[in-house]
Amino acid sequence: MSTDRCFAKGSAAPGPVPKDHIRLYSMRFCPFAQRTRLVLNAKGIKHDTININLKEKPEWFFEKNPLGLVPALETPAGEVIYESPITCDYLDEVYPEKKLLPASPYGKAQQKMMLEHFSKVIPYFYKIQTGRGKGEDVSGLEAELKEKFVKLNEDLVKKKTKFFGGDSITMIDYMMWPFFERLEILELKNPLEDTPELKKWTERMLQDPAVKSTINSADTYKAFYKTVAAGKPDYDFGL
Ligand SMILES: N[C@@H](CCC(=O)N[C@@H](CS)C(=O)NCC(=O)O)C(=O)O
Repeated sequence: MSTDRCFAKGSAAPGPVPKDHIRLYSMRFCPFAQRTRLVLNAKGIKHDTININLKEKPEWFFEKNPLGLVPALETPAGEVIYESPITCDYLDEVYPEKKLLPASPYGKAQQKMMLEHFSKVIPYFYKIQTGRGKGEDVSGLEAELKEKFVKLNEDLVKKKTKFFGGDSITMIDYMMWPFFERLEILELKNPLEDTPELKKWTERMLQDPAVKSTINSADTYKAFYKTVAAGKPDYDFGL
């Protein structure tokens, strides 16, 4: 079974995961869950999706992930995997088609180090968005975020590769992409003007079939986040 409309508090738990599927617990606008969706789609993994109302979570969801966060995966055997990088690594290990992580231990370590660096960039996306929403001066945060972009641009220049892990898309690109997809909603002035290689990376990412299959427009994100800011998140927005 698969449904787009979210499951909220009081809803009955979904039935067991079908034998040849894996299940994703998600939220349609969550950038972390999008990481897992990108990997599921890139690898062509059969799955169903259960969207969760994150403000009014179903009681049974905490039995799946005690942290109460999406994404989470569930296998037909009832094994549950959560935290986006862990879900993505799991999928890459279990489903051998189109490997997204390098085979060598050093290659894998490099990807994890890049992810650690990128994890320090993510809070800026949230702080700028919420600060701006409250009418605060976010120019300092904007300047810091642009500095982070300069660093990412330098990484690409140094590597001389089209993507962060080489000349084809690998896991790290999918881990980073969801935040760039939402860049427009921060309303920065020409955020990538000083970082041409990073800009080219975003253009290349937009050509990727998995990215195309999970993309939302800036208008959709803006409309969704408006409902979040108003304290009434519409997880079913646009359905
Ligand atoms: N570290 C987690 C973060 C996931 C996360 O923050 N998900 C948000 C939605 S975008 C969530 O489930 N929020 C519910 C809550 O905070 O209660 C991961 O990488 O999976």
